[in-house]
Amino acid sequence: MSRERTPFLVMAGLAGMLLLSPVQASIVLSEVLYDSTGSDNGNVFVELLGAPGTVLDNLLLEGINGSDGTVYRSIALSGVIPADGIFVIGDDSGDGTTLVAGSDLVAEVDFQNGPDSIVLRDLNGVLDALGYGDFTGAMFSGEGSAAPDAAAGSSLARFNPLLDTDNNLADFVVLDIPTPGTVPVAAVPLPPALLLFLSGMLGLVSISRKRVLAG
Ligand SMILES: [Ca+2]
Ligand SMILES: [Ca+2]
Ligand SMILES: [Ca+2]
Repeated sequence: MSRERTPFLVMAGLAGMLLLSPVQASIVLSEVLYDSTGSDNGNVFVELLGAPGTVLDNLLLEGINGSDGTVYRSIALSGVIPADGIFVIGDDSGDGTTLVAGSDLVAEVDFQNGPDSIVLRDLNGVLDALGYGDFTGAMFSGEGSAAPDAAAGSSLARFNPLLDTDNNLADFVVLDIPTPGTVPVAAVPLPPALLLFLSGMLGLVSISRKRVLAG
């Protein structure tokens, strides 16, 4: 990553936060591991990013089958997003425990290999969604264009979890080494006054980035 690009990513992330609605709408899927190198049971996970203190009751995590668009798995979430903003749901090994270290919730989050989609919703509708794989002849329930299908042992993660353009292909990258519980940029939202200041800086950043690209 070039030195020029790093500040852009941070600023773009802050811009993404500004575009998100308050309360539960600010929760995004930040990383998903659905296929482990060995047994998926107890080893896979879903990572969410949101405002610390957000209560997750009334939220559902759904697996949508790419073959027919039906919900093949529905998980009722519970708990509260901790101070670091990162909430890890570790797959249930079958006895209420998980092998995913640092999990905030244990649930059956072993989702299918693609083409399939994972949807996070509340009582009012979809908060975020991720479709992965080749959806030729299949039903896509993600956002924008699908992310690639990650190989066994690799996860799909937002390259900047504070940025949600609602285009899975643009927002997600494949991580060879999954990172449950950590994200690539500071996750805890900044105070509103600082966000306002930084939003005013975004135009300048955009201009400087164009200059870098042109050069
Ligand atoms: Ca799986
Ligand atoms: Ca989204
Ligand atoms: Ca992570």
